[in-house]
Amino acid sequence: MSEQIEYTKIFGRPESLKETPTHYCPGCGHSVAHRLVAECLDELGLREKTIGVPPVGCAVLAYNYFNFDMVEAPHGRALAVATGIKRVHPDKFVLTYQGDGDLAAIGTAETIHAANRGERISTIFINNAIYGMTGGQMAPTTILGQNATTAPGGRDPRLHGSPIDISRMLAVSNGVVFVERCALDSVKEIRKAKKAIKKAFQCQLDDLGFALVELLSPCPTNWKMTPKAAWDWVAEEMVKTYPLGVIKDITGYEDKK
Ligand SMILES: Cc1ncc(C[n+]2csc(CCOP(=O)(O)OP(=O)(O)O)c2C)c(N)n1
Ligand code: SF4
Repeated sequence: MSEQIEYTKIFGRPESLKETPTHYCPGCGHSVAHRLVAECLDELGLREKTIGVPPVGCAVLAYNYFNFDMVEAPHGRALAVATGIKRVHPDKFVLTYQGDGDLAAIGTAETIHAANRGERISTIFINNAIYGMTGGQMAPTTILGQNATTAPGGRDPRLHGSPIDISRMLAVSNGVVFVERCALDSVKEIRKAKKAIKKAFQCQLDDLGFALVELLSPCPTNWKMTPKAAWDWVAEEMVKTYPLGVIKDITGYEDKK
């Protein structure tokens, strides 16, 4: 007689993600970041009240993958659009999801002012140190010596300026309550990133101020590396310019270990 085995589902697709295969390259951090955002929204029961603003860049199609309402913004203007949404609908949960070209280059002004105003918005900042979608041009976050199509000999501080640490810049604003930098290169760091995203979301729920999580994210395609080499490059090289950890935390939350 065959024995009946009972199965318990312990892992599945978050409700906040649609069942759509993504267009992201193998090894890209965007897909992992999407999953983390979706898990946090599900766990906090926020999916139905969330309005997201995606970037212009490789994640421009995020609305195809996220299972909540999204409003597209022109390049760099996500935080301006999100400000309008949040002020008209203070009861909604509003997040922006932005690359470095979006948040730290063309959108610098919108980013700095929204953060300084302490808008009750949660921002996920994907820092892959390059313009991914348009073929690998230098970003403000490109690290010294890193090759880009517009810096073929590597980024040179005298010619191109030094990398901008946007998270540390924003942290000095009074409106900013929480900034943490995490990485998407290993299970351990990805788990830390999820905790940080959830905490940033909590800041908005508790009406504290602006919160941002920066995620160091591999772009194997434009770095011209295999996925494994790109993950190693995040862990070994990128973190030297962008050290991981909490940059600002005036939330008063007690961290659960
Ligand atoms: C006003 C405007 N200028 C330039 C572009 C072209 N453009 C589209 S995506 C992109 C770079 C995106 O890079 P990033 O924000 O770092 O995102 P990634 O693709 O790396 O995720 C640029 C310059 C545009 N769409 N709109
Ligand atoms: S080009 Fe880079 S950022 Fe864009 S999907 Fe591919 S790996 Fe990701």
